[in-house]
Amino acid sequence: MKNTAVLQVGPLMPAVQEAIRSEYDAVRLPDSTPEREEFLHLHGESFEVAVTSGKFGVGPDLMRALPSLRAVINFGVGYDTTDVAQAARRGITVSNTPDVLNDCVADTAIALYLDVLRRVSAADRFVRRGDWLSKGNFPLATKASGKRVGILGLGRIGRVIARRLEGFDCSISYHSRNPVDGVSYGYKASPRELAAGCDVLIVAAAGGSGSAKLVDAAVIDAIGPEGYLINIARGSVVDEDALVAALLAGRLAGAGLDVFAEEPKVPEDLLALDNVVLLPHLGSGTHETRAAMAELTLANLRQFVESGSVLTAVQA
Ligand code: 8YV
Repeated sequence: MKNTAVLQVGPLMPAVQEAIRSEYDAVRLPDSTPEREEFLHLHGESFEVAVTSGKFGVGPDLMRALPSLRAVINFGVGYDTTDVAQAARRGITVSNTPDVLNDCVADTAIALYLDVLRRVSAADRFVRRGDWLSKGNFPLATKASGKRVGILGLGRIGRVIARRLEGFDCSISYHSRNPVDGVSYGYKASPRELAAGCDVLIVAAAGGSGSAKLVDAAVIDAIGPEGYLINIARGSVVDEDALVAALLAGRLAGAGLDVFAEEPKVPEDLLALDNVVLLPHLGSGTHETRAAMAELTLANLRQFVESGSVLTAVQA
């Protein structure tokens, strides 16, 4: 049987990288543009499978430069960096790693929620600066239990976040493209309506062109000066300039952000704000979850090579 030619796009977890190298002699696409172009010119035609992560993906130009491509195996639940429309047109299978990271990403949302409202990181900085000794008590924060929380995107992760918030006696409403069957949370017809009726808006919608800047200046203003924004989804879902402007002007009480528009760049203005918690896109970043994501990535790859199908295919 002919070996399947596997291309590695971008860095991957060492366990995944080693497995694809030892099992399939995977070749890594060069990072620098001139080398990459030369490489694709010489070898692009040979690759049938690309293994990548949500951070890199197989974008439109790269996909075009791989005419024999049959599958994109994506490490990560988000696949907004891969051109799924072109993949659908060309009959290329795309897989991702859903479900195995729901707990950790939802936990990260809750960590940001508690931190931003109760000002845990700000209070930690206060203690470390010696302000407790010199200034006395830390200023009062905002109660986290019992709040009205709006979840934008009630998918797999959004639902786990909602379940956790039920434990904090929060009243939950949501907006998704369509109402979700089997949940008792209130459906709101638009992001703006959702924002207007909640104290905290949590963004859990998938990235990509369909959700770009769904949270715009009007939605941020609808959350209001007493309200908070949490984003564990993709930076692209929020108009980052509008968010920064609202925070600087005090039109939003605070924000907890794990994702940004141009990672790893974080808007300079946010660094000085004590009411904002900034994380380096670590939502799924635990040993247990990353191992499960690695396992599912490899299971998708192995099954594709064996049978031409994957366990967890993305629907474009
Ligand atoms: C990963 C994520 O860090 O799964 C996702 O969509 O954003 C994170 O779990 C990322 O995909 C790895 O590149």
